[in-house]
Amino acid sequence: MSGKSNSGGSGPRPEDFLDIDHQLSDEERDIRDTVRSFVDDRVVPYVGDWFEEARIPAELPGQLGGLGVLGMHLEGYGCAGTSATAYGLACLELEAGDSGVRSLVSVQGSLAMYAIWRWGSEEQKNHWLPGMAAGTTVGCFGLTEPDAGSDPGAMRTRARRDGSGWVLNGRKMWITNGTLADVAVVWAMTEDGPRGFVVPRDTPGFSAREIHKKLSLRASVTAELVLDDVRLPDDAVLPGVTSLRGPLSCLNEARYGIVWGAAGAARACFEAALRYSMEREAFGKPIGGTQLQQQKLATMALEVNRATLLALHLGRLKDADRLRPAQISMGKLANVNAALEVARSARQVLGANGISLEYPVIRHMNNLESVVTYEGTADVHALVVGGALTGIQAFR
Ligand code: TGC
Ligand code: FAD
Repeated sequence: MSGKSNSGGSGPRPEDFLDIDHQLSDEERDIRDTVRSFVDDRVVPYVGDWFEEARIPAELPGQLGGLGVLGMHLEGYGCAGTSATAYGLACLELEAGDSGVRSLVSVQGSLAMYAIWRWGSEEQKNHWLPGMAAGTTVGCFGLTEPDAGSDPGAMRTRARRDGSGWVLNGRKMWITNGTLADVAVVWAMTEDGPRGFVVPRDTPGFSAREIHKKLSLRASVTAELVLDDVRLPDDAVLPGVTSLRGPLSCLNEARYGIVWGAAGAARACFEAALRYSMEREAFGKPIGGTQLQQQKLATMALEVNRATLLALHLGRLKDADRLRPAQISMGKLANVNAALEVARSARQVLGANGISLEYPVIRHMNNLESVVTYEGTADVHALVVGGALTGIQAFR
């Protein structure tokens, strides 16, 4: 090897260049390390195959429940009640494994469980949340429709009163966990505004169909939900909200998790590129010893550290109850874009191996194309930030 190695001594550690670990409490580090070990043992060795075969193992929700990460930031009802920062660290580690695994956890904990926890009745919480925290009951969250994605206010799914109950008709599209789910939280327009409904999968008229031919987030179930004269009792409606504020409050939670998760996907790509650059030789020396590859590595390390610091800052704001939705939008916009750049750069460092599922990089890169679109596209978040800066709403 030509040139001098700088890996020893007291210099910064490549995996935590800015010593962000030092900013974490012992408990936060413990939670982070526990999730990291789970991901290293139960996800990383297998996820390339799951991605190739477009499946997620049926036992994964139960394993994640056992790990304690499902709804971990919620209080009571079998949930761990951790800080938002600890939840974020868990999302980072899960997404370093695969965005699909973090998606499963986000949809379960931040969307389906949070909707019930925040807007449900005491009976609904007691009935659904303990099993969902344990992973024995899987949930999904149906907001998007074939003709209403960025603009959920344009939803066509309707719920009308029928005696003491409700009848729902409509379709939901691109629903994570859809065919795995025992229960769907479905948002539908009523004469009072948008409302949430808790729909058990065996309700007549309800069906879920898996969406195939995805080239992104393949280790994740994505489905279409069909509601065809679905009759529900009165106690299936979430009583707490009759406005888009209902689903959007859930999205705040999940988007916050993505701010962290994207930093995890970026870290995994950076680490793969760094390792590869030290092993792969061209023109008689490791490619990591060339100026061009070092520039890529330095930029990747910078973006990973910057994304992690931003996530930690938002986590601290959330734990202090100071985090505003537009700040979450800024975080999601910044960190997912940064992760995509890191993934694309890492893919090039790996040369031809960069297109192979033997390495994690192209899987993360393809996954991030979903992450930049779901939970509000990059455009939507730019417009939320722009609206907050100018006071002028530019969507319409
Ligand atoms: P707008 O008129 O601004 O607001 C309607 C009502 O909602 C309130 N609100 C919020 N409440 C809580 N959190 C927020 N972030 C909120 N933003 C707005 C607002 O105060 C108002 O309340 P009220 O009580 O006065 O009625 O709404 P708009 O129709 O103009 O839409 C705004 C916009 C475009 C930002 C919003 O619709 C949006 O975020 N669109 C993107 C949709 C989206 O992100 N969909 C995600 C679906 S779920 C998913 O993708 C899961 S992926 C799987 C995974 O997570 O891994
Ligand atoms: P559109 O809203 O049609 O947007 C198309 C393009 O137009 C985008 O580039 C967008 O940024 C742009 N655009 C839209 N409005 C404007 C504007 N005003 N100004 C400028 N540009 C604009 N949804 C759920 O409800 N639950 C789930 O579990 C779920 N899981 C998903 C899993 C995956 C893998 C994917 C890919 C999506 C998932 N979604 C889910 C759906 C996701 O939230 C939507 O795809 C997303 O909100 C964007 O909606 P759309 O695809 O209809 O795009």
